[in-house]
Amino acid sequence: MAVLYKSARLSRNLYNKSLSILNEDKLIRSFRTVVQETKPSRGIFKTSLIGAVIGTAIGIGYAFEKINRDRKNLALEGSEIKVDILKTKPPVSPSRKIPSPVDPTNLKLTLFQYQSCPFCCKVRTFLDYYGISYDIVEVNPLFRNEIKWSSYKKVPILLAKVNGGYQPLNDSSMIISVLASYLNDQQYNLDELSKYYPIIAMHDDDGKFKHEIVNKYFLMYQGSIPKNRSLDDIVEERKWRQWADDVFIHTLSPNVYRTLGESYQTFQMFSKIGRWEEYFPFWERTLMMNFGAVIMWIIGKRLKKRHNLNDDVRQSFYDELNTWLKAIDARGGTFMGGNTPDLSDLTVYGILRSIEECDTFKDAIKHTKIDNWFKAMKELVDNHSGATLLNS
Ligand SMILES: N[C@@H](CCC(=O)N[C@@H](CS)C(=O)NCC(=O)O)C(=O)O
Repeated sequence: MAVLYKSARLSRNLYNKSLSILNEDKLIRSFRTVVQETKPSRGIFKTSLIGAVIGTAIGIGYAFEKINRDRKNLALEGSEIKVDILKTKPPVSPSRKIPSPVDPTNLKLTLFQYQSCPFCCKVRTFLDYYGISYDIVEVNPLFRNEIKWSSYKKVPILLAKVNGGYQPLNDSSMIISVLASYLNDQQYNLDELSKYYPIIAMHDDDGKFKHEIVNKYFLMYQGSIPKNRSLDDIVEERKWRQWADDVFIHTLSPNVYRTLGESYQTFQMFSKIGRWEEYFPFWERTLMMNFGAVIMWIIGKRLKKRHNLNDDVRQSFYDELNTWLKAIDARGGTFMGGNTPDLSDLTVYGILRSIEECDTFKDAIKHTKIDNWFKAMKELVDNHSGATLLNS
């Protein structure tokens, strides 16, 4: 009872108080034109001050974080970054399996990838050409939960079953070099071969910290080069693989994200080819498409500047394709490797395959002579033609 009373009294008091407040409010409102004059400027001043304090705090926090990071990176300079064998397979189920009826190896491989990433397409092209079976894990580009187990945060990552566990191989060119060395001479396992490609922490010429993979364009021939290859072939193959990574690949992004329209087209293609509808929920897809298309359109402009492309970015793309075709002509065969593709053919084809459905590629077919070489490559890769070379 007492409680009820107390609360009734409390509510009555509150009611009276609010009435008097309302009356005061009415009074204030009638003088509003005079009283309100000074309020906004005080508000703006206060907001600006708070903004400046927060901004400065964030700036100082970022500067401290950067100093710490730089200090750590400096301490790491020249040291080797170890990639350990995993004792158990990460608990991620494959998105799909790519079985090959002609697989000449017993390799058990899982490729963590984005379907349309040019680096991942390079690796798939190699596996497809040699008819090697593999599983695919499609990685969500926004959250990358599927590669949480890895300290390397890019794709492709190839996880190979080896004695004692699973060996992660990071970086498309290193993956291709390890696999090609293995196919050439299977007396060394993939984990043993991967040791010939140490990862070194270093700063590049622009002072940017990075992990450099030593030897990534070199095959480990263990003392003797194959009978059907000359030293000149090997040097040329290495040179053009590096050109593909250092020059050619950088002409892609500014082209496929050239306009907002093309950027959306590219992301629609990613969604279709990467089967995003199957693997990612609606809201993640919508976020990836819209956020991705706008961000990449903006980044594409910065990449154009960074890699010194023409204002007409298509022209830079055509120029590099013509450089490639001219070099093949100079070597006198259908491919850079002569009558059969070498690793540089597989690399350039893999990169181009990633944008096959984009306007950029369709324009290149009209404005360059890349079509014949591209079709010849497609046929050989789709038919796993490399497998016959391994059996011979
Ligand atoms: N050098 C690496 C480059 C790999 C790379 O940059 N991959 C991109 C995807 S195309 C990536 O994973 N970027 C980080 C991200 O998406 O967060 C390679 O050849 O594999």
